[in-house]
Amino acid sequence: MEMNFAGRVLDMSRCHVMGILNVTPDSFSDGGKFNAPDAALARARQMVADGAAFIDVGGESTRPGASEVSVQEELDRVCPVVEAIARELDVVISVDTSAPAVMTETASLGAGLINDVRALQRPGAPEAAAAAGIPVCLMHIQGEPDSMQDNPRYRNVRRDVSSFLTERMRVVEAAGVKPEDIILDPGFGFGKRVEHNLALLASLEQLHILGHPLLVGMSRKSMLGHITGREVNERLPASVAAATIAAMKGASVIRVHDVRETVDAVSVVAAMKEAGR
Ligand code: 7PM
Repeated sequence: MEMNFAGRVLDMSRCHVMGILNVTPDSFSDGGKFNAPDAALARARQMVADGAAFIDVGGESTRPGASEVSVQEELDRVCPVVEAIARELDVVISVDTSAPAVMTETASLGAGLINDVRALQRPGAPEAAAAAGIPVCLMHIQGEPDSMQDNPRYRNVRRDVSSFLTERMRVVEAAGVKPEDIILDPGFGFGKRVEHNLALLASLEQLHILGHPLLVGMSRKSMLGHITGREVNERLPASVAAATIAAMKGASVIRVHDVRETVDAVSVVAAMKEAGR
């Protein structure tokens, strides 16, 4: 079960860690210290040293209520960072974007994965991804980032997420994205209440039935705050526990802020799975 990310081949039957690299001015409480490409590159270097197989570069804040950013602004934030990482580091560059122009431009600069929280629903996105010729992650979302947490409702969250992803696969494959280039993601926190997130985590194996590698992101998310009563900066142990569960349930990629700690947890799961084979 191998996937080719712009020349870097990974065995997706194993679990890999994706480090989050935000390049938005509001990403850091210090007022955007890591926006400069140099600082972003330094952070990326550390995450690769800590064992990240992917770096997820994001220039548009998906925070609920966040203001939308122009495509030009997003290109200005993301492109220098993608270029610098591609030049220096041995890692798959994932770009967290919904904008077709950003997909096209970053793929030409060496990005290896398109990570679109809107599952390529913007006009032109499926075609841009197909032309870029790199894998895509299709994530489930109910609504739009600014309003998705207002009143999330499902008839059956597992079935609804699964049908949404099946429909998105149909659309992007029709546009020319190859089936072997598709990763799926249940979209923890994207238009979901705690009980929806937990139902999806409990039944993560069910999404595997669709036959694609899975990516999950639960790092520091509010579901973990609800469970533990902890503020966002105190959610590392809960985040590592969530990552461990996802790894045990067969996730191929775990998207996190804290790479070193998560790599250790994933290594323990991998060692156990190896011994059990
Ligand atoms: C505000 C709301 C800030 C949500 C940040 C977030 C995922 C992702 C994000 C995920 C994939 C966060 C999220 N989450 N991409 N991008 N899967 N594929 O907490 O779960 O990091 S942004």
